[in-house]
Amino acid sequence: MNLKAMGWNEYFENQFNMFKQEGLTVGRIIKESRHIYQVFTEEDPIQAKASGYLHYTAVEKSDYPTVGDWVIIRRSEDLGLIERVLRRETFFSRKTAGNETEQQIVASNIDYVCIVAGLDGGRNFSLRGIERYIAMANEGGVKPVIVLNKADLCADREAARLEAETVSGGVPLFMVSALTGESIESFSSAFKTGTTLAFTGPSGVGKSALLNALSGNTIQRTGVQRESDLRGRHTTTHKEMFFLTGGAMVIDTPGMRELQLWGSTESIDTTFSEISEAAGNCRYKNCSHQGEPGCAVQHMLVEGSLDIGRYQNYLDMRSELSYMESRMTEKGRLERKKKEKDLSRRIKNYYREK
Ligand SMILES: Nc1nc2c(ncn2[C@@H]2O[C@H](COP(=O)(O)OP(=O)(O)OP(=O)(O)O)[C@@H](O)[C@H]2O)c(=O)[nH]1
Ligand SMILES: [Mg+2]
Ligand SMILES: [Zn+2]
Repeated sequence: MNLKAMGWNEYFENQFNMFKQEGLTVGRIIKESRHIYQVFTEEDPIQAKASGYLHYTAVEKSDYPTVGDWVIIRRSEDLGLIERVLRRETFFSRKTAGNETEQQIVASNIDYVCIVAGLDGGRNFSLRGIERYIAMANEGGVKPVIVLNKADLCADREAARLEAETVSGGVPLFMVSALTGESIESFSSAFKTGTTLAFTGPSGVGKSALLNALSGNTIQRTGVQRESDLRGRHTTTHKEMFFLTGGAMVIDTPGMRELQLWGSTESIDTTFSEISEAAGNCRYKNCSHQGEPGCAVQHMLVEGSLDIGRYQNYLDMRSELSYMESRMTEKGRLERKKKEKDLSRRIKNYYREK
């Protein structure tokens, strides 16, 4: 397959130059299962695993390849070896589930994160949730797009659109139905050849159904919903990249129970730009917007120009991220301490051996 059609550009070309002479191949990861990666190259699809070098140099989980990555491969008789992961141009990530403070790259080198919501009256259309996804898209340098699916089940579409627009910050918004095919055409024609989209959002909103509608084929299995709470059943279990006939690529991902934030508080400021702008007018520079006199953000609340739910989400997300930042600093401190200990032990051994 033509590399350009797979999203290849100068950013990656520059990184690949030094490996070209060595006779190594470049390819893009479309799928991973049990540490075996499916890679599309210019010639043929190949299977590969991480090389010894990659294992040796990887420090964090995020140093390992993921779907969407461009990788350098050494071909061999059976499994190819992934020697390097080219620097990611963009990514969509979250904090790994559980107590670990580690970044999990959901998908990389994507142009758009499609935040899919379901207009079926369940919990699948959450403004607070959309705000979280937008912040994470901003964090990884990806453009967010809001997709309101299941329009066929929505009684008042205009109300739903207006509601979504209160948090969209002007990003593109599509209202579609994967079931009836409504507006699927205009959605698909908005993305040209070589662009990569990642579908994300809770389980059951219709991410895989949307992919099928776009491709005009059943390429992904779709699930049934539990009637009791209209929640999905986690039908998709692995992320995978698909090529649409129109020329764009879609990475379908499993629905997440919760999107735990990863990154810096800066992405929050971009997402809640009206709040960060107002914050410039607060009386105190370090205003926390939680009761200080002369607070411009609280003034917006009183005035009614800022929704209380949005304000609360802003505070929550900010504190979630600053807690994470402090955990990272602590983690960094412990790692440095461990390295110093290792070093002094090595020096001691060195003198002992002499
Ligand atoms: N009425 C209606 N149902 C839809 C639409 N899109 C999807 N569905 C149904 O919603 C259910 C869930 O769809 P999936 O595509 O499996 O949802 P998903 O987001 O991929 O879920 P996970 O893979 O679990 O993350 C299925 O029963 C679909 O048939 C739609 O536009 N209208
Ligand atoms: Mg799915
Ligand atoms: Zn303030």
